[in-house]
Amino acid sequence: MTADAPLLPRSTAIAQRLRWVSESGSTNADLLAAATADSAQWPHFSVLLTDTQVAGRGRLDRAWSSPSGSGLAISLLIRPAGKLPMGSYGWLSLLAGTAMAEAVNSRLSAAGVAPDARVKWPNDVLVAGKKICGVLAEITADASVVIGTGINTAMTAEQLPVDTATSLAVLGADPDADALLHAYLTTFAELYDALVASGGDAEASGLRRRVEARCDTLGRSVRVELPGGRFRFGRAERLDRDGRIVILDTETGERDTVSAGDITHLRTQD
Ligand code: BT5
Repeated sequence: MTADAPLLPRSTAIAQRLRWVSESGSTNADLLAAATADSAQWPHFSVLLTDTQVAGRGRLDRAWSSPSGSGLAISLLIRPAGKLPMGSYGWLSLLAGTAMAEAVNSRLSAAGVAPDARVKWPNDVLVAGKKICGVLAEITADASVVIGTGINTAMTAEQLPVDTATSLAVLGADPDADALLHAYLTTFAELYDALVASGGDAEASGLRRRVEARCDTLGRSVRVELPGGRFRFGRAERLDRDGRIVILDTETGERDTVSAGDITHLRTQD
């Protein structure tokens, strides 16, 4: 740890390894490289984090931006090889988003603010329709996964990078890093361990139920932008066994199963 690292005793106790750095280009990029170069030093459930990430990555070459000190960039390494079938990896972003939504809700509740953080498929955590956290899961050559979460904590209204963003501070909650991270890691471990125990079966492990309870996308009319720029319109009907979203075209009755894409919620309810 660096000299100016905040004290994170509860989070340190639950992580296998927790390393705070004073600055990172991208904690995902750094942890992917470190975990591949020296796997013994980075066991399952290692965490690399900072409050100053200067080249944060979003999906599809987009950027994640957060002025120094205004958010946390958290990368969590998991090593599911031999424990989870590859087909179930699609649940991991949703699992992380659900764990973070519940952690955000615990901070909101503690401040007396309505705890209504929701997961937007596949990788956003929203409060009142605004993005407080984005998730980026990246896989290593040995089928380990680095799950990055960017969470806006102390970010002021003036610091919000886009007008679709919000933060714990803007919502009136105490952005206590240790409480937030501990809650996230605890729920993540609970859901992940249950998924492993059920051989990757999200239904049997209860993961599907937890994700669906938090998911803001299901039941809505959506526009899906698929990789490559094509669009689908329809109702987000359900999640399939691998965490992909099934879109029903209500005019033709045809269904599309989508594993990656950007969703726009078209209106509140269909
Ligand atoms: C994401 O991508 O939302 C994934 C973000 C993952 C960031 C974490 S931080 C730790 C780890 N290390 C990394 O380098 N990355 C991960 P995407 O769905 O593509 O959304 C990106 C879009 O979100 C941008 O194009 C902006 O519109 C918006 N955005 C950028 N910064 C934001 C912020 N701080 N809060 C809310 N929205 C933001």
